[in-house]
Amino acid sequence: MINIDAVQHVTGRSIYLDDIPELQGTLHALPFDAPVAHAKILNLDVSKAQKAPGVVAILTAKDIPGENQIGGIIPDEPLFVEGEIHYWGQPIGIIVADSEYHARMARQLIQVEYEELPVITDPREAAAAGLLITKPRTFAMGNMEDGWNQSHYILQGRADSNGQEHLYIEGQGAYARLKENGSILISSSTQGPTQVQRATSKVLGLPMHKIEIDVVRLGGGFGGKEDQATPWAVMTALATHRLQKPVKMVLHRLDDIRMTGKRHPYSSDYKIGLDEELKIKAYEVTFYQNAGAAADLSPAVLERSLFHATNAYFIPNVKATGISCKTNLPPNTAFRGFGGPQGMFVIESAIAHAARQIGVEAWEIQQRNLFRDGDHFSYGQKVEEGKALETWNQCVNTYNLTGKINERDDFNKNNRWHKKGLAVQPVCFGISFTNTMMNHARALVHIYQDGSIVVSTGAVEMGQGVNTKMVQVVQQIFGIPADKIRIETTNTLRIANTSPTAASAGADLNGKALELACRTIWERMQPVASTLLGNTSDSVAIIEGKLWLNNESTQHSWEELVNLCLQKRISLSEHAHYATPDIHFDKDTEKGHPFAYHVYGTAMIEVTVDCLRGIYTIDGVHIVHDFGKSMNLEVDIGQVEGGVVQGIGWMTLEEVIFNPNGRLMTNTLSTYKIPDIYAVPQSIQIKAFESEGHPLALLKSKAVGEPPLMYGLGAYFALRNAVMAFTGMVDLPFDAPYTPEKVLLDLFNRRNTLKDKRSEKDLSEQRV
Ligand code: MTE
Ligand code: LUZ
Ligand code: MOS
Repeated sequence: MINIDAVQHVTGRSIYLDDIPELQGTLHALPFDAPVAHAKILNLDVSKAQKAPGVVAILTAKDIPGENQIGGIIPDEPLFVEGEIHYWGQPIGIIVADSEYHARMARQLIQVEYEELPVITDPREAAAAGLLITKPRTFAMGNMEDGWNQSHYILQGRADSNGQEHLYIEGQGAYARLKENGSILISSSTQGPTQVQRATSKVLGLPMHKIEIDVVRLGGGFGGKEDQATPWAVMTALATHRLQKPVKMVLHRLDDIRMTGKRHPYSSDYKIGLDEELKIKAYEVTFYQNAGAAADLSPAVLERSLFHATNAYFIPNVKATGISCKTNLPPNTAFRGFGGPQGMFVIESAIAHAARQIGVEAWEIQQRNLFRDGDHFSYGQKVEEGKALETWNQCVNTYNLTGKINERDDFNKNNRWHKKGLAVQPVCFGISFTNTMMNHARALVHIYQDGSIVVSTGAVEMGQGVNTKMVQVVQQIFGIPADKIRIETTNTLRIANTSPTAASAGADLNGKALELACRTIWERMQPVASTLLGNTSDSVAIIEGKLWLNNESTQHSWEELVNLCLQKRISLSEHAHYATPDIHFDKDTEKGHPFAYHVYGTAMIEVTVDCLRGIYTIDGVHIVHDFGKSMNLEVDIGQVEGGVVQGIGWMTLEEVIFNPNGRLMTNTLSTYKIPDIYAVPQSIQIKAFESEGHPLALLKSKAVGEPPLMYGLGAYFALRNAVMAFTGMVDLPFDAPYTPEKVLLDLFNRRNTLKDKRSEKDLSEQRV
């Protein structure tokens, strides 16, 4: 089935937040934010702005009736600055005006007097100063001493990966309006309707039943709207509550990029030990996570880095420590992969480092250490399906790694100014929220008199195709045409206490709940169907809206059956709950069985570097991916392609730069480069790995949203290999992204120039 939204998307008829018709009298809100990264506010003067044309109100912390607090995991984040500014772009208040234009004009008239405080943007500096978000955590297995003793090669080093701007096409936004008795309806572009509802309730001091959140669909979320869609929705609700008027806010791209958090940059130290057979015997890693100025989802993101610290490799002796560091940057947040990519980048760097030193190719080390059935993860879960090695073997055989190596060698021998690089990138990603209690969902199904069906679940459609999969689930059970099934908006009145649509688990959790709801209704309908077909005890099925008996079509229709059920006063509605069975995790011992299952796959990546100009092409990405039994290969392949390109962007082009004063320098698309049609791989080949699927996956179709992003890591290492082919055996720092700028400087061993340039004082005065 093609994505049910495809036609309306390409004809511009899909409804996003900003397309919701505005009620008469709707006001427009605009945040005003901190112009420095760390300071004490001495005086805030809004009097001029207050008098500007069209301005209705200016609201700040003192206008909040409830608590000035929106922190999700830790209550450490005010909605509006109170006293002290903690990052550049931190909201101080909102201007509410009769138009967005008037609000924007008034914003220029706001004056903030402040006393600057020292700014920390580097996580290691923050850690040294004792500025931590939470207590560090360590995952450990085996005995490190033994591991080092068994090692013939021991290497250590440092690996840095940078942040990433989500750049969802639709910016953050919300639209609040009053209902009866002071209730408020908020349309929000959020992945987490319940998060928005809870925070609004807290800030307004109203019970949650007075706050209704409705989500039509998102123009992309990628994790950036898991927690960070909340403040904007709360702000509009606050204005609606205070002014008793409908209030809307849609962030301008520049405001959005400046004020919202991104993927967490990590700076990490590693030590790796291998024996003479290239078996990794010990691995120790410390992650310094740059959390920004508040916790947001950082502890959960860091936890996933620990879970994925050894990627797809079995290492008997492991010690992984995560330190979440508080800096004066916008609070960083969920981003596709959720700490997994950052964790995996370090082990892959350690392996690349070892390979270079030992004088072998990285894939010789990678291949020897892949998980096998019966191995254990450091967190105690048993490896139940050793697909790491199987997908690897299929990848290198199908796409002929040996042939590609020969091609590369010939090319590099015959070309002085262009070099090819190759890398193989296995991925193993755990499916479930790492916080066990979040793994649940609900679905509500109504069958109407005419046989049409409406479905609500907790899942938010953000382009990943979850609604299409929901239609397929209903079809699978009732056997009726897709046009009889409608997926409604995600709404907290219909589905309560949801987990955000995240962790790649949206389809699994909500789909399983939907499956339960449909099956329960079908159990009530089935006896009626038997009656309709003459009290038969034979098997009844519905195919394309017709009742079938013993594999033969009858004259009776789905509509007839629905009618008969209603005549017999049988309920054709159901609300079902699903919670992933058998998962658990003990945070004291850091052991358990946190994931329903794992997704595996292997990619091979080829690049060519122009060694005079530093520019490069990603020639090919060749993937074998474990979809389980894909329920929609079109949608799933779209997810793999999008994930890979987003991962390659993170590793190659996209560079988030803050100056030493904590000001974002890459705040536009002219300075922040994402892969465009020219930068994407020349070819992406995706082969579905044949597997049984997993019983905890929706219709045995495995979760697919995040895992493919990590294939993009291979682009970094392939580029590095190409650069080394040009420069000889010089060791380069592990410092992603590998932008053309850095590639060029590495080609001529001039990397230090870049560091000097970046720290120049005048950069901080530059205005973009
Ligand atoms: N695909 C599109 N087109 N847009 C998105 O915002 N988000 C990704 C992934 N794929 C995203 C996407 C992220 S971060 C997650 S967690 C999953 O989709 C969420 O959807 P799922 O749980 O239904 O897979
Ligand atoms: N969000 C979350 C996530 O709250 N917990 C998770 O484990 C997770 N994993 C991936 C993406 N988002
Ligand atoms: Mo995805 S980072 O779980 O929203």
